[in-house]
Order: sequence, then C-alpha cells, then structure tokens
Amino acid sequence: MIPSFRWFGPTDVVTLQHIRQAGARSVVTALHDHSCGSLWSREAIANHRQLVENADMKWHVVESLPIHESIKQGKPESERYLEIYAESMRNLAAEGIDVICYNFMPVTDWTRTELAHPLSDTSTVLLCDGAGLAAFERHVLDLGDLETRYSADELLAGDQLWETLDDAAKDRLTSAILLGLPGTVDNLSPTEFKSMLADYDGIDAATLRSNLVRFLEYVTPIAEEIGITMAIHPDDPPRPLFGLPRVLSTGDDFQKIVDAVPSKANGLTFCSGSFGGRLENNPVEIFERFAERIPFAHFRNVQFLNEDTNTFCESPHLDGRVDMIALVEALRNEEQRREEEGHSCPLIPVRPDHGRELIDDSTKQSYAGYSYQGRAIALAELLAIEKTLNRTSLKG
Ligand code: DNO
Repeated sequence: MIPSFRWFGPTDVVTLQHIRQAGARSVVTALHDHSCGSLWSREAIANHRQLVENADMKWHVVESLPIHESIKQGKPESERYLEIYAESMRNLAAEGIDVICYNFMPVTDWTRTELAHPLSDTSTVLLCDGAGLAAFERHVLDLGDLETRYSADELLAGDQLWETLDDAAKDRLTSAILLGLPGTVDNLSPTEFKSMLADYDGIDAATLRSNLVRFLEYVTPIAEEIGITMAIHPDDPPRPLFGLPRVLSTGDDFQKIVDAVPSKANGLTFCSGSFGGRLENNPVEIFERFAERIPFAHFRNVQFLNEDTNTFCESPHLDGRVDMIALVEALRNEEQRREEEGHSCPLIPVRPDHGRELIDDSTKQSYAGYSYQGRAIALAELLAIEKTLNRTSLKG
C-alpha cells in the first residue's frame, strides 16, 4: 500500500505537514480552485506538485478531474469540454500524475443526510438515512414521481421523520443533502438543485451509460498514450436518488463498463464504503473481482442502521460491515501479483476515505468527512493491518 491522504489544497485546515505526520507518503489532491470544465495548465499543476514535494510526499493521484455535466448529458457542447479534459490529462501526465479519479454521478457527488451523527463513543460520522432522503424529496423538493421510486412504507417513514423535525433540523437535513462537492463550501439552493435535476429529464441509466462509454472511448486512447489510468469512483450511496440515473453501484455495473471499453486505461477507484452501502454488495469480493483494474483505493467502513430503508452510517475503519483485514489482504495479494508480473510500481495508493470527527477535530473547519484525527487513526489502523499481515506471511 502506498499510504495516502486527501488534501484540498493550500486552504485546507489539514495541512501537508499534518498529512506527513499521519504517515502518508502520497497526497491525493486536485486543483480545487479550478471550476469544473476549466483547463488545468501545466504550470498550475507543476506549482501544486511542488507544494506536495516540498512536504516530502508525492502526487500520484488526482481526485478528481471532474466531468462537465454536458458530457454526462451527451450535449453538443460536450465536444469542447472533452477537448479541454484531454488537454488537462496531457498536462497532468507531463507532471508525473499516474491516475485520474473521476465520477459519473449526475448532479451530485456523494450524498448524506447528516454530517455529525454521534456514535456511542461521542465521536461523529456521516449518515445516509433513507427516510431523510424520502422526506427531502417530498417536502423540500416537492418531486412528483415519488410513488414510482419509493415504497409506501418508505414514504411513510419519510413523512413521519419530517413531522418530528423542528425548523432548524429541517434546515440541517436540507443543507447536508445539498452540500457542494467535496472541497467546496457552497451549498446549492433547492431551486438550483431542482433545475439541475430537470436537465436529466429523458436521460435514463442506459443513456447515461452510453454517455459514459462515449467519454471513455474518447479519453482512454489518450490515457494509454500518455501513461495514465482513468479510475471511476462508484456511486455513493450506491442506488438512484432524486429520480436521477446511476450507473456504477455494483460490481456488475463496472463489468458492463469494462465490457464496453476494455482498454487497460479504464480503471476503478475501489471504494469500500461506497460499495458497502448496498446490502448485496460484498466489497472484498468486488475488490478481488476487479483487482487488476484498481489503480487506487478508498478504504472506509459502514454499518447499516436500518436495512429496509437503506440507512447506513460510517463507522470506525475496523468496525463495520466491511472486513477490513480481508480487504488489506486482497490488496496485498494484488500487489504481489503485480510485483511478480514485473510492474514498475506494484504498490497501490490507498487513502482512508472519510474518518470519524473527534473532539479536537470539531474545533477545526475541515471538510465534511475529512477530519484530521479520525483519518489519521484510520491510516494507522490500515498500516498496522498491513504490517501484521507481512509478519504473519514471513513466519508462515
Ligand atoms: C467522497 C469522495 C468522492 C470522490 C469523487 C470522485 O468523499 O470519495 O467525492 O472524490 O466521487 O470523483
């Protein structure tokens, strides 16, 4: 494993020095001050890389080079955005980046209903509550087609929850769901959000998938030529929301993407927490199934609070439905396989994805999910599992 940590750039309260002290050797970052669809110049990338290297770490993985909505929607203006994307890819490769993480979720990135759900030890985590989402869709967005997407019981649970909330709690739910992309602090308004949803009228999962395939057919030959792997991030939560289509919620979904574009540059950002948010997904099996196509991984744990309504919260890395030890073992097996195959860099960058927020974290304005101490503990746990497995295999 290449121990890695996400950094949101010079304005992040979690500084490169914090990150280095947590044991990271690789920084996962992006030009967060660049808006989606703008060109990343070689100079801007080089300056960012220099900051990372000055702090004694490397920049291998970009997370994310975001995809403009026109590409996801297959609009004519997507041509221009594809060209800009390709140029940014070339500039990134020229500055030594190996992996580009991106997602193809329409409108939103990850979605949660509560940003500070307390665990029994009083630390807090992110929560995704099925009833909260149903309540938001009905009472905040006032969407019309809910009966086609929610069962009567789920809608009832949403209504019952909504009735228990006071105005402040309703605002908290709304702003948690509408939180901007990671690395930004802007919240969308419900009206802006609704108009973005409307842009997807008539785009179903098959259309979204073919727009993704078109994107990959355009970028993967370039990626192969310049030595970059494209690594798509799964849907989080791994199911459709707000009536929007989703195309990467399960292992079979990824298989379809690989079948359509078999290029070696078509890779997966394996995320144990995202896949783990769906009962029938077994994250370790998904890792093993696609191991050869995983150039980068997010390790995080989750636990279901109510299996009927798709409610889960994040949990300490060693304590949840993801078998973290088996996952690190699967990672090591793949790294060994790469080593035997003679890969120049067989180790895979892994970052603890979100972490718990502990007392000292709560005094800092870090991005939701990206506390320092919670993630530092998680990284230490992952490294300890790896060391233990190394020792056991030496003895064995
Ligand atoms: C959540 C992250 C995602 C991820 C993007 C990749 O914290 O794992 O936001 O960065 O989906 O494009």
